[in-house]
Amino acid sequence: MSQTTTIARFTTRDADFDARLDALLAWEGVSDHEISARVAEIIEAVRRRGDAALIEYTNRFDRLSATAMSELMIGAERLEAAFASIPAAQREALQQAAERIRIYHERQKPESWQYHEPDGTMLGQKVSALDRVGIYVPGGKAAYPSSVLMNALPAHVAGVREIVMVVPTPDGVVNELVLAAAHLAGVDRVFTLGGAQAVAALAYGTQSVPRVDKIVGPGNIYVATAKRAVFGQVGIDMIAGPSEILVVSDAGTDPDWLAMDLFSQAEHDEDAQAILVAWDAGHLEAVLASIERLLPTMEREAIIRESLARRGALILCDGPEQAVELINRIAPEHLELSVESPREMVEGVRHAGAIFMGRHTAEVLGDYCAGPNHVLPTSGTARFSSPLGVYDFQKRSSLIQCSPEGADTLGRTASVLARGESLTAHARSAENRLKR
Ligand code: HSO
Ligand code: ZN
Repeated sequence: MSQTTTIARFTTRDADFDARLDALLAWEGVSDHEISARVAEIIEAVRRRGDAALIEYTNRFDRLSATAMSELMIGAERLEAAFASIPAAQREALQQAAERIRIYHERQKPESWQYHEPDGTMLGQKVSALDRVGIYVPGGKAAYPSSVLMNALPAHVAGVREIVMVVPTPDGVVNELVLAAAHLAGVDRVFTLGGAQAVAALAYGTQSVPRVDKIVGPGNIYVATAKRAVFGQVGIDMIAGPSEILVVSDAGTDPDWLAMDLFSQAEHDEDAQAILVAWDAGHLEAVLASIERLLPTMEREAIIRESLARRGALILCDGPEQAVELINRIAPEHLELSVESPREMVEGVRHAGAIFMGRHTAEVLGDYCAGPNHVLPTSGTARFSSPLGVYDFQKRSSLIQCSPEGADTLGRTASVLARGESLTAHARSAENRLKR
């Protein structure tokens, strides 16, 4: 193999393979003490001084000169106007994406259920939506209208009563596409706030910003640190790391397609991760050649280069079974199975955020419009967590209704257990309802 610095190459037969793979996957969304301390200070100020602190921080960090919160609010009419103002092609594409995402998420709606026991006692589970949710949308280079759809639509489908969005507008620059997407996705109102101060306002409420029950959406290190800090006061979604793609190829897919699929996630961030696994050495070399030829043609060449150099890899393995072992070990956010029989392979896959099956299924279709959510577990957390969905905006209550007979049978059991715990009021409460 000719050596290159574009992207690391190794084989599962290398003596140091395990160590190299572990080093490649190591990622900690660390937040140092200094950031935590500054975030804690901001949260405290917003809790204590509400709107006044919000205006001060926003003016300072986003270089604005607001004097009242009304200048940092965007209502439903302005969202609608943004939607009307964008080019027709973008409006239609957003609409199509929103419709497909909505239909997919409708399928996720869980049902409440009940059952009756022979003595008439009823047991069940009631599903309810959260009352109010806050969606954080980053400003600047990471402001993705598609992410507005992916975060807000499941909340809307879940039946959340009010969806509040926060998005910073550095130097007063508003992203019309983001506002248009908010309109489509059922966002009720928007505050042009960002950073830890926006998270604090959503978590505790201020004179103008309503307190929400859960905060979702990606953000920078300050936002992530603030979300962790307010967790418990409100619910939060997962803390997302940089984007990742793992492509598995059986050598039947055009190497240029595969190179671009790797680039598609690498272009998000210098810390994004793009890995290709294949068992045909010649094919791996062909993909490398495509990468090197196509890289100079990319608008985000610098970011892609950095991401491939830092965290990318082309891995040669022994065959499909070993590829599946690697998939489960990596637990990637996105898995692209660019193989002839993806259905066979998918059976062995246990850990992946989203699985794209077959040569024609580019991962990017999932980023925008296939229907499933693009907010996915990163950094190996697919081992224990799932894509953002309707279920993240709902919760469950247990239902119990005893018949007189049920109160008698259950009461006897409860009384014995309560006396075993020396809790006499418990025991007597149950005994009051025994049939004498
Ligand atoms: N791939 C990102 C989502 C996204 N891509 C938004 C383009 N726009 C999530 O990992
Ligand atoms: Zn993407």
